Amino acid sequence: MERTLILVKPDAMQRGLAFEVLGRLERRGLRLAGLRLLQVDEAMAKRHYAEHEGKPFFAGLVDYITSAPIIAAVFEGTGAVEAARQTMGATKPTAAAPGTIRGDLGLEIGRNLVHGSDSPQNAEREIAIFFEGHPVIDWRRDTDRWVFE
Ligand code: IDP
Ligand code: MG
Repeated sequence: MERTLILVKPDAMQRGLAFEVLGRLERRGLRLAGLRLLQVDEAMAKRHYAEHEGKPFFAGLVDYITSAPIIAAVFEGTGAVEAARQTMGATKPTAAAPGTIRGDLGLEIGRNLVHGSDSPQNAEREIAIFFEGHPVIDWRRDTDRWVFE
C-alpha cells in the first residue's frame, strides 16, 4: 500500500487546525499508520527540505517549520501521495482550489498549513526522517473493503 508523509505545519498548530487538516485526509479514506507530535530542529528541517537549499525562501522556510511543534503523520492508501496532494491543494493557497485544505484555510505560500510528499520515493525518504525509532503500524481497518476495491 502506498504511503505518504504529512506534516501539520506550525501555522495550523497555532491556529487550532491540526485535526481539521488530519481529519480531511482521514475522511478521504486514507488510513493513518503513524503519528507524532514533535519539535523540528534546524538540522531536521534542512534534511527534510534539502531540495530547496539555496532558494530565496529557504531560510524563512526553516524558521517557519521550526517555529512551533508540528504533527507528523503517515497515511496510506491507493495513490496516497497524489490523493493527499489533491486534498491539500496547490502550494500557493490563493491558487489552490476551493474545497482543498490550502484553498479553504490559507492565504500565503509561506503559511500553507500542511506538507505532503510529492512522490512515493520521497515519502519513504521523509518517513525515515520523521519516524526514525518510532512505530509505523501495519494494520487493516474493518472498513478497508468499503474504501479500497
Ligand atoms: P509543496 O509544499 O506544495 O510540495 P514546495 O515547492 O515543495 O511545495 O515548497 C515547499 C514549501 O516551501 C512550501 O509548502 C512553502 O511552505 C514553502 N515555499 C515554497 N515556495 C515558496 C515561496 O516562494 N515563498 C515562501 N515559501 C515558499
Ligand atoms: Mg514539496
